[in-house]
Amino acid sequence: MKNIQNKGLETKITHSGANPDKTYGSAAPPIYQSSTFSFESADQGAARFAGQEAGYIYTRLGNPTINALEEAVATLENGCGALATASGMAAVTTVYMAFLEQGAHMVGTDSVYGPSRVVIEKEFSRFGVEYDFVDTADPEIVQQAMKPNTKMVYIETPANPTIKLTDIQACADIAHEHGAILVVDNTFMTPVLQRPFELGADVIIHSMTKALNGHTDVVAGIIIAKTEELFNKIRPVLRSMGGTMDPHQSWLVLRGLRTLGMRVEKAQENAIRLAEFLEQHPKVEWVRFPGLESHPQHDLARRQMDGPGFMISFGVVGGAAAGKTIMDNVEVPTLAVSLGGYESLIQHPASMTHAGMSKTDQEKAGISAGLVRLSVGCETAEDLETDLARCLDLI
Ligand code: LCS
Repeated sequence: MKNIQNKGLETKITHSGANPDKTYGSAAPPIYQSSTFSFESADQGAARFAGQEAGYIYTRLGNPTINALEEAVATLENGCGALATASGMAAVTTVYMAFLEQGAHMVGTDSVYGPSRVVIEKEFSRFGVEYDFVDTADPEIVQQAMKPNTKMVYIETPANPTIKLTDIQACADIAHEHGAILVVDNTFMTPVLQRPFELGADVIIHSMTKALNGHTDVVAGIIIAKTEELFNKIRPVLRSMGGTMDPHQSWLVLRGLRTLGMRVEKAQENAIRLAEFLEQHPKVEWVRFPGLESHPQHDLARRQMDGPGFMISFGVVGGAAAGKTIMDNVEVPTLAVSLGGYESLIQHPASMTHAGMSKTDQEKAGISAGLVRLSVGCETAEDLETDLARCLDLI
């Protein structure tokens, strides 16, 4: 195995998790598409189950192709271990299950990805989990929401889809003062642009359906733990709840991951240009993008992120109806949910990704009817700008 621990991020993206194949020396990782692994003897099987001998047993418990991806992402986030999951939501719910028990309380960002909130409100509440989803952009509000039984602070920054930022370091300090852990959903930033462990976070999750895979062809998630102790709390929960990743899915994500740096860089460059274009356009009422000086937390963006990313939210003159005209007429971006792919995607959170939230909760969280979300991809920047300009002329 190459020693890349002290190398640059691009080198890590290129080589992490790439263990040479001992049988034939294949440079690409082999896909161990097997549900189970044979033992040389009954004693060996017993020793593996007892944890006395290293080796694979059954793919829900571990698999070399899945482990290669886990090792790669753990290296990029600088964590002590990672657990790949069947979807981003499997990562979210596994972390909830590992740290929230009956009577426990969690504090979360009010405008997280809709289902990350709704699953607490509708499902975990049935088992006696208590919650407050608040505006975590203000650390004072987080402080006030903490209770003696708060076990977890769960944040998304930038938040989906408001692009509000949360101060990771401030939230880590508040969580730790109260004996709680800080979980950060780092999907919008990727380890290329934001490294929450350096700012005090305890657990990171990603929907790898997004930029980590980046090719709009796989649904996947991952959990990264900062310490062995946290890792050992999460692993048994994932193993028994069964939200495990499939080996072929792992191979595809690892393949996509190798170009993460250049994709994020190109998409971000396009996003900067489009955000500036939208901001000066007379038909655009507002734009939220961390790279604009008009973003209310532009200073925090500069402090905690290595770049503004590729996600833009905006509202046009004429509100929701005019927003629909844009979405119905774009020719370069695809009208679809999801984000972080090589291609631009445009969608309407109030009626799509966040439709599971009540109208009142949407309004409180800043998810207005007129908000249009654009995940900027790697197309030719001029084509994206010309296309949006044409659509804006239609309203
Ligand atoms: N976390 C964030 C920040 C997300 O944006 C999503 C999905 C998830 C977790 C869940 O991941 P999944 O299970 O879908 O892999 N976000 C979506 C979105 O904004 N549009 O479509 C899916």
